[in-house]
Amino acid sequence: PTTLLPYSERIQLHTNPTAKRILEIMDRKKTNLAVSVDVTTAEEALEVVRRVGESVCMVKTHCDIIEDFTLAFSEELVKLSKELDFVIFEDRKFADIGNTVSLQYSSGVHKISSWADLTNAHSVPGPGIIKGLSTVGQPLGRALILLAEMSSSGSLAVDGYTKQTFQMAKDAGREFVVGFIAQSRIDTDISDGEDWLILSPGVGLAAKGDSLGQQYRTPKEVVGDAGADVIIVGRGIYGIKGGEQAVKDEAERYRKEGWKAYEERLQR
Ligand code: 5BU
Repeated sequence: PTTLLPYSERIQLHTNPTAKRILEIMDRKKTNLAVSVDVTTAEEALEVVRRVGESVCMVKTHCDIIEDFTLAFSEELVKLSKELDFVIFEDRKFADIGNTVSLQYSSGVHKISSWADLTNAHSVPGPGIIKGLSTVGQPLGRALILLAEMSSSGSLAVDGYTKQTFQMAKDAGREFVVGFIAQSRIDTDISDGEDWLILSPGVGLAAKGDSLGQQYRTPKEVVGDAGADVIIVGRGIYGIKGGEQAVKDEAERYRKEGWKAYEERLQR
């Protein structure tokens, strides 16, 4: 199973440039941490990114929660992603027919495909969603991940839905779809010679969950036991009390925890 290979040896198993870059950054910066920057102004978001940038392989955004979103903001984010060496993941969770998602991806206020290296989609509309997004993203070297499982309690993305999502990605090929949002390795390890990236949200060292259904596990549980590649942490990092240095320190703490769990996994 590719889970037991180092990130560096998995680079060559991908053809998509964004997937390769993610694995290269993880190896170079010794980090499997993605920080989710769920704050509501552009300046706050950029401030968090400047604090955590050195510790992460990925910054995850929800561009539609930023009240003063402009393309100047996304340009600055892209600049920081080059300076501090991370990939931008817009957690858009597309969920419509191919034609509509291709417009939502390329157009509107956000023009997501112009700045986000990676985005994600629900599999519920069927394979047309992948086709629609790939028309826009693939020529730009972007990548897509599918939501195979969610971290929230009572999620319907389980069992057969998860399996069929995996099959949909396999059928689409790995030129554009490079992995999954999931809480486990799903079935990826039994498909020979194919490497898929597993990104897991719902990671926290302090809380067990929130009042709205979120459920947290530790980096050790997520990377070590469940076999995920990237841990996604939001409030656990940007929400820490104690000011800017505390945010920076907390990102480093999660980076170290995530990397330790990965190294232990390789020893098995
Ligand atoms: P938190 O503050 O660490 O709970 O934030 C988690 C982030 O990950 C947040 O932006 C969610 O929208 C996102 N997320 C999630 O929590 N669970 C999921 O299954 C998916 C995304 Br998909």
